[in-house]
Amino acid sequence: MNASVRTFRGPDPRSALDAVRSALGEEAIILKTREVGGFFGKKEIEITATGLGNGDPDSRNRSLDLESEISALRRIVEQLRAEVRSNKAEPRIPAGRSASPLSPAAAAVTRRLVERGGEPVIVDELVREAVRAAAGHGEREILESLREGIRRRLSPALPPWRGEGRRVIALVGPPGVGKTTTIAKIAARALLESKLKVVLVTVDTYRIGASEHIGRYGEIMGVPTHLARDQAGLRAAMAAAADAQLVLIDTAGRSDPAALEAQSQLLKAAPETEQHLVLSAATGGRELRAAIRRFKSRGVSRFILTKLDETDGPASVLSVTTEMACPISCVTNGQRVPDDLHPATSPLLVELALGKGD
Ligand SMILES: Nc1nc2c(ncn2[C@@H]2O[C@H](COP(=O)(O)OP(=O)(O)OP(=O)(O)O)[C@@H](O)[C@H]2O)c(=O)[nH]1
Ligand SMILES: [Mg+2]
Repeated sequence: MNASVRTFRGPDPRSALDAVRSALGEEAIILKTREVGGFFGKKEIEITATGLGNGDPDSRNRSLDLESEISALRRIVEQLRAEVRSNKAEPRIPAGRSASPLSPAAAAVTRRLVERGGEPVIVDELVREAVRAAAGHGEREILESLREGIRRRLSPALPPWRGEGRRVIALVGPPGVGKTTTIAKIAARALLESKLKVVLVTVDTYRIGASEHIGRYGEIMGVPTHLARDQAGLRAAMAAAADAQLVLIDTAGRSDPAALEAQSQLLKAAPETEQHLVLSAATGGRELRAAIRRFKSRGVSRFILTKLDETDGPASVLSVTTEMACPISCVTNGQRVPDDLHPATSPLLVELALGKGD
């Protein structure tokens, strides 16, 4: 989801800040401050700010709390005072955590990413990094440097349907993100484009109709499908798929730790398995990070981003990079099998975060 950017006014910096804090909470990030004409020609302070949300149980946000927020707010107040004193209310971004305010060009880039769904705290970090590495101070140079930073963080990996040699790939992830549909897309692409010998396996004995679901796809594509209920079943399926070039394992979408643990144990019966974590891009940044935290210790080595067609805040994908550094193997942008499946390329990933153009 997009973090909302809002403006607040007050007769003086303190009241404007109080308005920001009571609406957006202590974790608000100030994007811009300026002096504007208020009622009866009286000057007012206008603050543009965005919220980080409240009550996030997640430790990253917790670590930003209290002392850093208080000192950030103190800096904001001092800066506003200085601006009002010098009667020069230039746009500034007194950042949540960092000592130095952002330049107007960097603030513009920050706004752009936040408006595209980037989590403010992550955007702030990325933009500051970009400013430090930029060849100049203009928006164009900052954007160029930011693109490079995003390319480093969101790196593409070989898509599952390409590559030399045998691959065994399990798609794991939260419920309903598109694991089964993506398996069908990958299988079809592997058959049509790479002419691979494909076998489908499902270990999803949780959802009613799950094995029929994948079995139906297998039938349509003329691909063998095996249901594995336990480790012995998975070993048997892997033996039956010994000559396949691509084995795709569908898993149950579970979020509770005990069920995830049981599934991880089951997958150990197929030790050559690469686990690709499927994440819906239509999920907000914090939810993405929470999902990654549930899966990261379970041997995941790639991400797959689905539902790009459903999101209006695709820059939320930047959040995946802070939780776990892992390349992205493919993306999907619709329900059509196999059309709505694409390799993750650097230009595409940068475009997700920054949008088209410049
Ligand atoms: N809009 C859109 N819908 C998608 C995409 N990928 C999958 N879906 C839809 O998402 C819904 C759930 O897809 P599934 O493939 O069943 O998801 P899953 O992860 O296997 O679900 P569980 O097995 O229940 O955890 C279906 O309606 C799919 O058609 C996508 O890229 N875009
Ligand atoms: Mg499924």
